[in-house]
Amino acid sequence: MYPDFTFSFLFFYTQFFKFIIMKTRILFAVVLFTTVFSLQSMAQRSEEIKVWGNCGMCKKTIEAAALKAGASKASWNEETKMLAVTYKAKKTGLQQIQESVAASGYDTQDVTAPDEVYNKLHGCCQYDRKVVATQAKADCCKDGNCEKDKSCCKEGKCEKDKSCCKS
Ligand SMILES: [Cu+2]
Repeated sequence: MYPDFTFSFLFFYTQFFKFIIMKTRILFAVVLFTTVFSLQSMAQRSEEIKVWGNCGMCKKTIEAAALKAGASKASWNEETKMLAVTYKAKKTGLQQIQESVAASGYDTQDVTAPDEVYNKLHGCCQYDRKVVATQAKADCCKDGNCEKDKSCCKEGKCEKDKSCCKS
């Protein structure tokens, strides 16, 4: 009776420990995996930027510009005109990416491409440009009572001396 008991006790005991160790290992692995995974996804940001453009050639240029600015992934959708980017916040930012895209000739939601670069784009790529705040321009002189003559408005603002508003 006695040896039997010892044996079964020891057996139970070692099995129990094996079980605990196994559980601990699994738990450790799970914690490690989730930590690494969440840290990685925290460091990587994914966002969408509106970028004006036309065709597959535009797509290549837009995506290349985004990657050049430091994005790790860039995909522009011809239909929706949305550029999906993934990037590390330490490495680059939305502004930086948009500036690079605009410098390659494509208007983005916050940055407008220089006219001379746009004019050099291939004919099929000369998309209908982003309309820049026409409403703001029309209302620029409202408080100065010169809505009738918009010629005084430069880039959405009344000229400094408001000469146009004095008539
Ligand atoms: Cu194009």
